[in-house]
Parts: sequence; C-alpha cells; structure tokens
Amino acid sequence: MIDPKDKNLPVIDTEDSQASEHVKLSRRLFLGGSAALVGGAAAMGATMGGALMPSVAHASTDAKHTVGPGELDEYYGFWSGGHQGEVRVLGLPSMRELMRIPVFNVDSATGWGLTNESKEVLGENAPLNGDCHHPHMSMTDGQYDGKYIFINDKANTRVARIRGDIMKTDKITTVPNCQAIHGLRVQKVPYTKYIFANAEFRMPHPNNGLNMDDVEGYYTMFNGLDAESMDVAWQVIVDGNLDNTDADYTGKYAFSTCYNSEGAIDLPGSMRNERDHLVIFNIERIEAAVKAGKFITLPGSDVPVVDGRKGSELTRYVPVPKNPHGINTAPGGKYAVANGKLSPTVTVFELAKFDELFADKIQPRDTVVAEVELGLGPLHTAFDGRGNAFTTLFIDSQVCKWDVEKAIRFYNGEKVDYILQKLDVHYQPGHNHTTMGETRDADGQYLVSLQKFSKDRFLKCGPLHAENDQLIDISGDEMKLIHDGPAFAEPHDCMMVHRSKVKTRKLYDRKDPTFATTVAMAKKDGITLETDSKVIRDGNKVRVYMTSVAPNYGLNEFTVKQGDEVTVIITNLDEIEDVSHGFCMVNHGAQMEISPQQTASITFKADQVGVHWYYCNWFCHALHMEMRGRMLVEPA
Ligand code: K7E
Ligand code: CUA
Ligand code: CA
Repeated sequence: MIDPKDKNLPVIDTEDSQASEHVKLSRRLFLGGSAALVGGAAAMGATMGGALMPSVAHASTDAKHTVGPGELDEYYGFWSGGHQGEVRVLGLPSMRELMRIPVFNVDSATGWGLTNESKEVLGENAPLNGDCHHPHMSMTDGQYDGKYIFINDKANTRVARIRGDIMKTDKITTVPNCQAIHGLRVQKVPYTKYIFANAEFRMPHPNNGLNMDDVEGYYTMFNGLDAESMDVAWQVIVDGNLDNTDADYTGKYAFSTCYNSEGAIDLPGSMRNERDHLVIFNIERIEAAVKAGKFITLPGSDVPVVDGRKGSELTRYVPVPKNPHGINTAPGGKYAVANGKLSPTVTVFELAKFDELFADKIQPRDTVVAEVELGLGPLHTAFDGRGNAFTTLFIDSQVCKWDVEKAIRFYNGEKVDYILQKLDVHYQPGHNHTTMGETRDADGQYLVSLQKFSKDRFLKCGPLHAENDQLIDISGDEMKLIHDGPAFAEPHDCMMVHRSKVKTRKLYDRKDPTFATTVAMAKKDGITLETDSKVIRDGNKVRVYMTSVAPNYGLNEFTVKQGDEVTVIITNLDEIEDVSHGFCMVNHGAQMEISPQQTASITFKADQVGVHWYYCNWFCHALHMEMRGRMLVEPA
C-alpha cells in the first residue's frame, strides 16, 4: 500500500517491494522521469507541481483511422465539458468536435440561458455555472437506446437530461438535501428507469447552522432519479462519502466507491484508513422499503429517504483499498472493477455473488475474486468486450492493459502474467473509455484516455494549458496511440456510441415540447405562429410575434414604448435542413438560435428610446447581412 504521507513516496525500494515485475518496472521508469518531484505531501500531488520529461510518442498513421474530407465518423462521442458546464459531441475516430450542447452554462450562440425556453428548463434563478463530470446514455437491455444523455453538475448538485433527437437539454433537477452530485450512471437493465447519482460531500442534517461541529453526525446520500420525470425517486443515507458509481446487468444492483470511510473533514484524515469501501445498493429492497413507507423526509422536500448505513438490509459495504475512485462494470456484467487510486491495485468483484451477499450466505470480501497490482494511481477502467481491461494509471502516466480472467487466476495463486501492455499517455490520465464499452455491445475498437495535463504536447496558450484527450487503437493485440486531441477544461469523462444508435431530427417537429409553453402563450394571444407576424400589447408587456424565412423576418420593424418589457417570439418556417436563423437585438443583451421549424423567444427591456436594429446572427443566405429590422422605441 502507498502511504501518501511518506515524503519519499516515489522512491520505492524495488528489492523489498512485493510489487509484480510490471509494477517494479513502471516505478523505475517513474523514478527516472520525475525523481526531482519527490517531496509532495500526497501521492496524487507528487507529480502535479513540476514538468515531466518530454516524451516523444510516435503516432501511428493508419488509413483505417483516417476520416477524409466529406466522410463521416463511425462513432459519436459525448464529452463532459467539465466546469465549463456544457456537453460536447465529437466524431470518432477523427476526434472532430461536431457540436456543443449548453447545459449548466450560458451560450450566446444558441441563447441558452437567455431564451425563455431555456430558462424554463433551467428554472427560476438557476445558477448559470456548472461542473459536469459523467455523461451517460440511456439504455434498454444493456444497450444504448439513443434516447437521452444524462450529466451531473457537481457545482450545484444537479442532474440534467439531454434529448438524443435534437441534442438539447430538456430537463434539469436539483437534488435536495445534498451537496455535490458526482458519480452518475444509468440503470442498464431492463431499461433506464433510474439514473443513479452520488452526492459526494457529507453534511449536517438539518443543515441549520446549529450542529456544524457534529462531524460524526454528517451524512450524504445515494440518489435514484426517475429517468422520465427526472424527479428524485428516493435517497439512501450512507456511511462515508460517495465518489463514482456504476450498475449491473440484472437491474438489481448499483454500487458506489467511497474514499472517505473515515468521515474526515480534512485531507490527511481521509487517507487514514488502509481500506475504504464499495457500497452496494439493492434496488429492489430500496423500492420495497419506500413502498412500505419505511422512510423519512427531510426539510424542504418530500423525497423518501431510506437509511442505508452499515447494518441496513438495503446495502452492503465491501472493504476496498485505498481511497478507491472509479468503479466500472465489465460488458455483460460478470465483473466490476474498483480502482485503488492510493493503492496500486484494482479490485475485481464477481457480481453474481451479490445475491448471496444480500442473503447473508457470504461475507462482503467473498465477492472479491481478484485484487491485483497494476501500477501507481489507478483511477478508471474500460473494457474491450474480449476479456481485456484498460486501467488509467494517473501517477505512472500510463494505460495498463490487463486480462481479467488471468488476474483472477493470479490472485488464486497461479503464476500467470495478467498484465499485457503498458502504454505511455501524456500526461496523468483520469477517465478512459472504450467504444460501446459500458454496454453489452462493447466492440473493442477504440480507447480514449483523458489526460489532465498536456504539458509539452501542444502550442502554448499561456499558463493555462489544454488537456489532452488521446485516441488509442485497441482493435489489435497492441494498443496504439493514434491521435492527440486538445480539450478545454475539463473532460472528466466521455462515452462513445456507434452512430447507428443515434437518430437525430433534421427539423424540429412543430409539436416539440421544448416550445410548448410558447405555443400556449401564442394561442392565448390568438396568434397562429406559422403564419402570423403581429405585435400584441398587454399593459407594458409587448409580445412581438414573427416568422422567419431566409432572408426575411416576418416584421421589418415594430414599435414599442420606452420601459416596455418586450418578448420577441420567432418561428422559423424554413424547411431546409441546416438553415438556422438567429435573432439579435443590438445593445440589449438578447440573441438566440431559431432552427428550421423551431419557435424560440427572448425577453428584454426596451429602456432606450430611438431606433434599435435587430439582425440574424446565424449565416443563412447570400442576403444574411440584409436579414434585419428596426425596433422603434417611442418615449413613454
Ligand atoms: Cu474526474 Cu469520474 Cu469526476 Cu475520475 S472523476 S478522473
Ligand atoms: Cu437568417 Cu442569417
Ligand atoms: Ca480513505
């Protein structure tokens, strides 16, 4: 085990070490590359401060991975935008950015956070910042169904849903009585009924300022959200805190890692124990407890809260070394792997044993079928569907490819080399992900490794560096690095879906629920959105309805009075794919997208008299510059 407080951490006596040959080798390499960095207080921090030795990786250029001009990618990648707050859509293997989906941020191109439709999704007074980590697509029978992509917001304790057909955010839920939603996964089987969302930080309950020193009394909760309504269905009180989560392929279990079984409120305290734990949640029992009324509610919310602390029938706690981070279920669901972070090990669970564990026929550790060393700082594991696993080693700056069955045999005493290959990545990887790898359809084509540091890999842009998302070909026996992709803060996680699973709309459906409220308002005003361009006055509220057809707005001008609250509602009648219009009212902080057959609206105050031009801000036509009009503001 690594003692992160050991100042000599990277200087490991390989003679005395119980480490396998592979671990010894990688430690020696690590020493050679960064001996100057010794002295950090924590293992994870040891390499963060200084520069690494520049490393030259020779990218293989294989025609198979080249996506030529005009050719389409094989996979969609959905990338977390980290604390930038959005989700990004990439094509793979080209790694080209295809789209950005604003979620917890403001986006002036689309008007997200500015339009009335987006404000309805975000909610009144919603924070317009976020910290996304884990994008995951809804599934049916353990396969992606293309319907939704879910993403957490650690910064404001929220979960958002993106519609797969239009790639826009359509629901956001704030989880009550919690702080910092981190780990997020979906129920895989029989379908995504629940989104599982970990709240990370323990806090007092009630959090009323009277019990802040009662640290022992703090707790956090595991949350099940209904994927359709996006309501929080139930919350489970746990011991320790929660980090990452995943689900099985029977629909019966979800499980979360905990790095702070100590219940500490400081860093050294949270590294005191050699083992923390994996909490296993029995979904059927949680549902039954809620149904039987065996729950409490907490102030300000009517969400049923059940108690899953140690000794509860709803959960089991399996000791795992040390401050474990990622937990990843192998395709098909025979195994799940917890990643040791401060221990050089991964822990392999056999999920079929969970039934016996909940029947009290075996002990928690009896579910562990292997616990083997891979290298320093294992954070996340991905799978190729052929029995191989790929684990990121943060401190070693490597991806380790290993054979799960061989690791189990090694753990059982057989002399077998379970490590197949270690590949340098640049630098310090966090999450990794394989194509289709979190589903039954894992196809073992590509692995993306998301590095927290790019150091010397790109042209410098000042003190803040891009991160480095590297694409690795895993289709053969050897992993091959084939692409470096600079990324802005901070793609913790991503997922890759074969393009056959994603069905997007070319045009909006006129009945699309994203503008249903606006349609209802128009109806009240006696307006037919598809034909009318008309101004409705309602006291000092003015609603300006207009259509758009390239290169014209339905109204060339409209007149209001100073001080009016003006809502501009535009319906784009174009039926040609890709002909989106925009609307921008100059000097009024108002702009938005109106895609074909969409209705969008934005509200602003007409506080200055005189002529104010509005214009189309999405290039739509040879006469796009001419697509404009005047707002005439008369003195009140
Ligand atoms: Cu950065 Cu999944 Cu939030 Cu690991 S998490 S790296
Ligand atoms: Cu319409 Cu540009
Ligand atoms: Ca710990």
